[in-house]
Amino acid sequence: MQSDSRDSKPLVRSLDLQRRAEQYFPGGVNSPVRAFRAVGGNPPFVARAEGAYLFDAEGNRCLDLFGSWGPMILGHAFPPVVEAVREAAGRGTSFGASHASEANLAELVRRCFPSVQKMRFVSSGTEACMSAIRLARGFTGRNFVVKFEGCYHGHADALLVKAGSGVATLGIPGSAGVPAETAQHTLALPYNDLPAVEAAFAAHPARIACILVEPVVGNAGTIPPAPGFLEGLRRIATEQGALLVLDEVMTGFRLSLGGAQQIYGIKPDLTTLGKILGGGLPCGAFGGRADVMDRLAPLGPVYQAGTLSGNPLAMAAGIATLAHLIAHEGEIYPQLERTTRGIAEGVADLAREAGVPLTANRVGSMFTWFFTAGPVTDFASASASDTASFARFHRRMLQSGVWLPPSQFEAAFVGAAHGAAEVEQVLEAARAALAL
Ligand code: HOZ
Repeated sequence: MQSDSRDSKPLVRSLDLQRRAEQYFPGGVNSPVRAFRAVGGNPPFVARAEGAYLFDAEGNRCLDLFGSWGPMILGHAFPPVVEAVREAAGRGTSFGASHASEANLAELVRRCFPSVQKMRFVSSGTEACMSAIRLARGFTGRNFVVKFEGCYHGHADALLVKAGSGVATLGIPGSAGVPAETAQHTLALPYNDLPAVEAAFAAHPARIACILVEPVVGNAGTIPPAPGFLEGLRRIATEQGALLVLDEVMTGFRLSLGGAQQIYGIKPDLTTLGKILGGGLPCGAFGGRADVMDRLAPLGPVYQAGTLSGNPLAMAAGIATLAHLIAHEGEIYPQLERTTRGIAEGVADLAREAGVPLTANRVGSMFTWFFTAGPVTDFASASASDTASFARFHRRMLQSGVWLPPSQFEAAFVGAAHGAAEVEQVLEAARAALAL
């Protein structure tokens, strides 16, 4: 890490903090992948963050390539966001009642996502996906849900089936505590496999409520949709009277202002959002067709609620973030594309020179270096990666001050605060780290 020397100071204070945390939290963490079990070594504790950098408890400065797992597209402590949150906090931190900023943020969301005619704010991506499938089931009167292996839609019981993210990282076959009865209506199919989707609908005629999909997978590492895959899902859902639900928690406002649905030209029935939506504060949303959304209570019979939904601080951070992205769309997205290409493809070139089998999958500013010759097109091919080599690479990069997501099965994220200097920093660190 960069303080005075190229290598980091040893994580003595972080280790103390980790031991203390282990007395209070299982594994010392509040979300499993943060424990670094898949890559080994001790997780640095963050003291503060600014722009493209995290500063750990030892005073090391680390280049952040996971961006709080997606939200930090404008960089850490982005001044307009900090100011908006400060101002909002002065007016009260939670009301449990309606206030004008909710519709102000909703207006920006609908401008970016025209398919989202109506929406509801929640506090996380998990809640957004869990609520979206309840709504799809309530609207269609059907029970089955199609999802894809390696896709992760939060930790609701019915969706923890062949899930990616931490479940894949820790090799958990299916979470303990999820009754088989709860998961029996979840059909997990291979991603990018339209015949498997056709076969599922043939096997369960008029019983599938929705197809839920990450339009670009981020939670098995980054996997782009094959040409025609998303179009095929749209066609099948329409033909079969099921809803198409795009989980854009990661891709929304990131791949473009209008997410993956804008770049691939797909109009879903429902969309789930999170991460960037809340500008780094806890916030999610699900929304889409007005006739579907109006089935929610208090207008309809599908129940969903939340004390902190539409929280004023989250609304303020989201408005400041989206307003900035909208105002600077023309500069920010091309810059993200350039910077991320430089990082992802630059390291892939170095790996080729070093004779290290590595596949760089990238869409816009999300990417993954899979330690396999590839191609990586679904969870099975992602799982062929050499996770021990990834772990070694991760530790070496961190030693040189570059903090990657601590799992082969998570996407890396680049933000607008990353520039040419950061591309160089990653390439220099990778040159050393790839001497595997
Ligand atoms: N597995 C989560 C992202 N896909 C990690 C969230 C976190 O640890 O903050």
